[in-house]
Amino acid sequence: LSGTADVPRYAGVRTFAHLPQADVPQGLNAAVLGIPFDTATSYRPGARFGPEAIRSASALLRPYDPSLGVMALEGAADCGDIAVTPGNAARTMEQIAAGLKPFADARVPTVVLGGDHSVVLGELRALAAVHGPLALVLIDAHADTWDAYYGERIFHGTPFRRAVEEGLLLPERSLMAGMRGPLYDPDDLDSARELGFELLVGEDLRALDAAAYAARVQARVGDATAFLSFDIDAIDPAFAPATGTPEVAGLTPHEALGFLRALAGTRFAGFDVVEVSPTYDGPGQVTALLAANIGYTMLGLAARAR
Ligand SMILES: [Mn+2]
Repeated sequence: LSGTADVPRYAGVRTFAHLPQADVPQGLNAAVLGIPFDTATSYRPGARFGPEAIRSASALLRPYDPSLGVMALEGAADCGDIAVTPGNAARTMEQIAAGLKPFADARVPTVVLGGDHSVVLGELRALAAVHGPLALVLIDAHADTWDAYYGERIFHGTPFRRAVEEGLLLPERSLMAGMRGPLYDPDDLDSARELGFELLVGEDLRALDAAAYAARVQARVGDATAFLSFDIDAIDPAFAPATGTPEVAGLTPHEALGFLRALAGTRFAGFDVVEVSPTYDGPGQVTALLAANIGYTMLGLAARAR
C-alpha cells in the first residue's frame, strides 16, 4: 500500500504510514516501533494509547517528503509494539532495552512512538550498549532531569538524570531545547545544567530560525552519535492538546517541523516522539496527526543520513 494509489489511504491495516510489517531488523533501513506504556506519568495518563493513535493518524502520509527531498519510507517497516508491564516501570525499561537490542545490534535506526517519556531510558540503554554514550538532542517543554517523583526514580520526569547516572549520554555533547512553564523553584532548570546539559529555553529557541538552531545542535553534538527525542508537549497545546503535562505558549507545528528538518545530515542512532495521550485530543485528532508527521520527518532524517 505504501507506494501505490490503487487503494484508498484510509483502507487496510493501520501500520505506521502503511509500512510493511517486520519482526526483525535484517534488511531494513529503519524501523518504527510503539511503546504503549504510561504508568510513569505524573498528571494526565493515557499515553499507552499513543502508538495506536499515531498509527491511525499516519494513514495519509505518502512516501516522498518534498521538504527533505527524500523517499522517507523507503526500506522502513513497522515492527509493532514492544512488550511492556503496566505498573512496573523498572521491568518495562528492561523489556524496552531487550526489545530494541536486535535493532541496535543491526545498526537500524529506530523511530519509537511513545508512551510516556520514561520509555527513553530503555531506548538509551539499548542504543548506548552498541554505540557507547550518545549525544542527546531533546525538544521538550521540560528537561526531565528531576531525581524522583513520589519516591519513584524511574518516572517520566526523570529519564535523563537516570541516563546520565548510567553513563548512557554525553551531556557535554547534548542540547535540550524548548523548556517553558512554571517550575518547582528558581533553581529547577539549573539541576539539568549541573548534569552538564546545555539548555535552550523556550523563548530562546523561538528567537532562533531553523538554521540557527541546527547550527547550535551541530556545534554541541560534533561528531558524536546522537539520539533525537521529541516530547509533543514542546508544541503549544492549541495545536497539540493531547499530552500528559501541557504548558501554554509553545512551538507551532511549522516551527517544530522546521527545526527538525534543519537537522538533516546529523546521524541519529534513534528517535522518539512521546507523550501523546489521545484521550485529550481535539477534533480531527490534531495531536496524533502532528505526531505522525514528526515520526515521518524522523524517518526522512534517517533517510537523509544514509
Ligand atoms: Mn518529556
